[in-house]
Amino acid sequence: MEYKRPIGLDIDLETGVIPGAKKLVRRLSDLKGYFLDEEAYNELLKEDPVVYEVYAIEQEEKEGDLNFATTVLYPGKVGKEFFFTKGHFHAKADRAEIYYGIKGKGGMLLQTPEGEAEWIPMGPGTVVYVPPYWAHRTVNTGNEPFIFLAIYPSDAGHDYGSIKEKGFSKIVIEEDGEVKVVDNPRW
Ligand code: M6P
Ligand code: ZN
Repeated sequence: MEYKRPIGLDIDLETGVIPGAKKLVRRLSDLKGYFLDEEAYNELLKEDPVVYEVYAIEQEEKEGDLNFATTVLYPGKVGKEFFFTKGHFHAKADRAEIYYGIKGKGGMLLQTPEGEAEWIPMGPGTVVYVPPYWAHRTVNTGNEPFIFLAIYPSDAGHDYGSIKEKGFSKIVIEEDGEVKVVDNPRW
């Protein structure tokens, strides 16, 4: 049997960069239709800021193996809504995931297929267990990059479909200088 080689890497805890990782950049234009306030979206689109970057070390899509990735989610808002990642179910819906907060402030919105949502605040050192079948999206509620590590089965895959269409049943906004998790009026 030919064995894969172990990997040991140092994540840059200031920037979130994983050396040698595959880098993915998501700009505001990649998130068309995701934010509630279309006027604010179109205004900010003139700058088309980077919303987040992902640095991933991925294996072949085989049962039993693991991928890991850091995400650098930049601070910002579209109208009242804080910047977030697209959010997804896993294509193999029963696959779980672990997140670990490295830097900055934010949280995770999780949701069952029936639309029951939960909000878990995150900071450096927070570990979040994403159970099988829960969609998950991270949100930056601070004013510096929110950086975290994710570890997930390499055959989990991403299912963006229903979240892209309907979003989450809750949204995370700033109102009267406070972070609020409220019902999504479009849900
Ligand atoms: C984490 C992991 C990745 C995911 C990334 C961005 O790093 O969960 O699998 O791709 O966040 O999230 P999304 O794919 O929802 O944009
Ligand atoms: Zn995932």
